Parts: sequence; structure tokens; C-alpha cells
Amino acid sequence: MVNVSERLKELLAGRSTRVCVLTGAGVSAESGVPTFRDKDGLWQKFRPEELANMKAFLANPKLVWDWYEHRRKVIRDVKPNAGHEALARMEAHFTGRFTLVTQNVDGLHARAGSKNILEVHGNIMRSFCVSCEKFADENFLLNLREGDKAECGDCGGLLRPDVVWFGEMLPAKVWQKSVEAAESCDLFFTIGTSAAVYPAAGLPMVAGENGAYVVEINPQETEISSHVDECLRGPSAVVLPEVLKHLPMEN
Ligand code: BV8
Repeated sequence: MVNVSERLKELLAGRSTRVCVLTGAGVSAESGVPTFRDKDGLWQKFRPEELANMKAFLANPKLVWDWYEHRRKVIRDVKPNAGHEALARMEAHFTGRFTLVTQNVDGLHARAGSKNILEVHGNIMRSFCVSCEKFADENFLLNLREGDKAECGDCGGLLRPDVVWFGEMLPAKVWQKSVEAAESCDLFFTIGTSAAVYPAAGLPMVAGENGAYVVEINPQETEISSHVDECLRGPSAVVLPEVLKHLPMEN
């Protein structure tokens, strides 16, 4: 049973409520995609500094490429879970007043039917050449075999995943829209993120400082739990469908 406050119920029932959601790897956990910092997470074997940055990539392009190739394989074999689907239903209810900002690079929100998605850390399914910046053809990636060289078909340069690495700027327009959505919403959900990586982790505070009611959905405490208005402790695939029961259309 998920205890939803009267304030949250009121906002969910509101005819003019504007909603902004920030998601992290925890939302994909129940689809079978490992998170980064949980005990069985991706970072347990490698530290982020060793893999998710340009210096590490240029020092060992094959190690980094193979790590992303492994993650793509995992993602291709999984499907969205009830948490992803609930967020797509929530967007349909708040049509035009709903923004989904995701740190996830797995594309599962789009596969679940979400539309207004801002991928602030990019998308692992796209790759581009570090020399000529041409994007690789989707099929090229699908036909790559383990150990194949990941080189640009045009200039032979190194291919890299279209994700934001540490020390890299977030895509400017995507980030600006994310901040605008956080600044102008009445209700902000931070779901399945440790809130350890900036500037994305700062969005819940931006929302709160601009008058939004901020709700965290996470089985664990996070670095921002003490700064939000309400914590719903539990897995997003369980909690989100429960929260949706308070939407007028869902009764
Ligand atoms: C940048 C790559 C400008 C893609 C990632 C202050 C301001 C600005 C920057 C910084 C700053 N301080 C430090 C920085 C630098 C750095 C940073 O934040 N470092 C941290 C480690 C301190 N930030 C940057 O470099 C960013 N760029 O700021 O540009 C700039 C430029 C130069 C110099 C300065 C500034 C770029 C950040 C992007 C890094 N790229 N990944 C990839 O390989 O996937 S970060 C990586 O961590 C992921 O992308 C992910 O988005 C991010 C956060 O992780 P989470 O998604 O939260 O996942 P995590 O495993 O941590 O947590 C899972 C959570 O789920 C847990 O809370 C768990 O309890 C919960 N959970 C588990 N199961 C469930 C669940 N929840 C719900 N349901 C469940 N079932």
C-alpha cells in the first residue's frame, strides 16, 4: 500500500497542474537494466572515471566501446516495465502539461509510449564519429559483431556512443527545456535516481525553489531526500501505478 498525502492527491486531481518528472536508472531496474551505483550496479566493476569520459575512451577505445556494446545488448533484450508505462499514462492524463526529463540513455520511456521526453544524458543506441561527427547507421551497429572495429564508414574515425560523459556539457537546448519545465511546474517527481550527478540532480531543487511540490519515489534514501516534500519509499514499478489511482480518470 502506498501512502499518498492529501496535498499530492489534490495536485493529481488538479485540472491545471503542470507536472515535471526526472528519472534515473532505478526506473529501468525492474526491466533488468543494471543501475550505476546499486550493489549490483554497473559502476561496481568499473569506476565512472575509467569508462564514461573522453579521456578513458581515447586511452582505451575498445574497452569503452565493448562496455557500451554490452549495455546495448542488455537493453535490446529487455522491455519497459509498469513504471515506464505508468509515466506514459500520467503524461496522457496531463496532456500538454507534462515533461519527462530522463538521465537514462536506454530509450525505454519512448518504447513505453512517453512522448515529451528530454534525454539530458543522450541515448546509447546512437553513435557518432569523433573525427567527422557523422552518426553511424542504426543497422551498422546492429550488424557489428563482438570484437569488430567500431570505425566510421566515411572517414575511418573512432565511433563513440551519443551519451554525455563526465566533464561534457549536456545538450544545450534539451537542458534549457529541462530547467524551464522544472521552474514552471506545480508538481515535480524525482524517480529512481541517486541524485548524485549534476547538473541533472539539481532539478528537484530548482522546482522546489520555484514553488513546486517535490515528490521522491525511491526504495532508498538519496542525497536529496531531506530536501523534498514527500518520499514514497518503494520500487517505481509498484509505486507509480498506485499513484496513478489518484488521477480522476483512473477511478
Ligand atoms: C557537466 C553517461 C558542465 C552515460 C553519466 C556541479 C555542477 C555541474 C557539474 C558538476 C558539479 N559537480 C560535479 C560535476 C561534474 C559531474 C558530476 O556531477 N560528477 C558527480 C559524480 C559528482 N557532472 C558532469 O560532468 C556533467 N557535465 O556538468 O557539464 C561541466 C563541464 C565541465 C566541468 C564542469 C561542469 C555530465 C554528467 C553526465 C555523466 N554521464 N552517464 C552512460 O554511460 O550511461 S552519469 C550516470 O549517473 C548516468 O547517466 C545517470 O544518469 C547518472 C545518475 O545515476 P542514476 O540514474 O541516479 O543511477 P544510480 O545507479 O546512481 O542510482 C539508482 C537509483 O535508483 C538509486 O537511488 C536506487 O536506490 C534507485 N532504485 C533502484 N531500484 C529502483 C530504484 N528506484 C526506483 N525503483 C526501483 N526499482
